[in-house]
Amino acid sequence: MAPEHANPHQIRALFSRAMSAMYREEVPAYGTLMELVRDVNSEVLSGAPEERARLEELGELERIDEERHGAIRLGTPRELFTMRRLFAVMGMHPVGYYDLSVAGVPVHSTAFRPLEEAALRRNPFRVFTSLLRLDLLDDAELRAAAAEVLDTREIYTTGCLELIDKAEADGGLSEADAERFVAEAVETFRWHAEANVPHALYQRLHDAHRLVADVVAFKGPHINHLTPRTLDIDRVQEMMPERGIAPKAVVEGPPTRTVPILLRQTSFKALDEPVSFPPSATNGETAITGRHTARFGEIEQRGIALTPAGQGLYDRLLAETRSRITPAADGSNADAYRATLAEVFTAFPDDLATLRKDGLGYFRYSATGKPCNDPSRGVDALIAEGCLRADPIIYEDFLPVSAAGIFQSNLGDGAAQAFVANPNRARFEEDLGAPVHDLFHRYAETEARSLAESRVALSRTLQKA
Ligand code: OOG
Ligand code: NI
Repeated sequence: MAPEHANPHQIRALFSRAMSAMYREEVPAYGTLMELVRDVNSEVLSGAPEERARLEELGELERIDEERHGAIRLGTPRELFTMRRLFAVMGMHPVGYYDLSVAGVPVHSTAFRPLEEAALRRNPFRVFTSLLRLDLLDDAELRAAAAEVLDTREIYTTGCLELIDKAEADGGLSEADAERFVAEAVETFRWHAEANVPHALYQRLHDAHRLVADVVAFKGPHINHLTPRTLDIDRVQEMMPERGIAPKAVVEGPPTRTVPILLRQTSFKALDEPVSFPPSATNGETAITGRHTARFGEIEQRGIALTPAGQGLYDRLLAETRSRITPAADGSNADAYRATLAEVFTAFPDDLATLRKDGLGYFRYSATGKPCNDPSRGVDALIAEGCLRADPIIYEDFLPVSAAGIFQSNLGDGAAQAFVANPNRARFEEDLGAPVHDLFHRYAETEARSLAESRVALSRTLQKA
């Protein structure tokens, strides 16, 4: 980045604010959810001065209510390839590969996000990005019809494509170009109330899978939700009905715990919206107004990132819970699901010391400033002596089973459908035009670096003493 260029993190901040403003205007219920989140966050903070001070020190307080992520669904490899280039302009890169076919959703996904901690702190906005997998549909004729529609649509404005080229050629954008770029880029994610296909084709796509209709029948990948951070997800879930919004049946992810792990998410159910369908050019079908559900609002609460061992334990316990009880979309067994989840997860240690000693979570180490006798000793001894401290590293990624739960609850009840698990990371990366960053690698690296730096700092205190 040359000095005359806008900082990519600044462009991302502009972009996430523009998306938020657009979405609040398009989906008023989302504005209501934002207000509720703000109210609950300030209630939590006024009752917890220590947490407030900690967040203030981290510089997180002023951005506490801002969006953490959004989600889109793309139709073709070409769209995905360009989306990677678009997000790179804003310092967002693909991290992780998520196969959602396991959970009956015909897509595979990645998350475009800032990589470094400092960048996440500047602005944490991420976009969960899915690519439709027409290859998972049985009906060959429908597959061909869908591919034809997708191949002829252009989801990017000419101005946006030009500015991506320019950013790549020059290694960045000027401030003025950055503003234009954000204005052009949000156009791709805008809602279009006019479908791209006649109603009969929409219906066939919809019958194959609601998600297929959501991707193929529209002019572009409308943002389907945005997600602010809450400090108390259970409280927001409980209060949504009071504010006139209908929550999904259960909170996805781990149960309520003393030490939060990974990611908990919930959403309000997608709106049923009017859509106008064009007449058919070939069979005399007339234009009609129909309906479509796709857009909703979500909230998230994050906890400590888990090591592969910790993630393995989480996956096993979640699978065990779900083998005992599957949450019903209508919420009829929500209490029983919550109780079973809590009971099964008693097997997951719930204090930081054990999580660390058992190698289940990632930690950031720092020297406390107290001189110590021998900095080369083991971590446990240094912590016991009070010269080293360990703080949890927060999970910044997503969870495939939770993502599937969010998809399902917003595609309408009963949309679940079985596909055979069928990951195809190589194909995804080929379409993307780049490998995805490994999910665990970054946390492990942060932990290792913090420990090495702490040992250096400790040996300095030793020399001074
Ligand atoms: C994406 C669902 C995944 C999350 O928070 O896990 C997601 C979608 O519905 O397109 O956003
Ligand atoms: Ni989401």
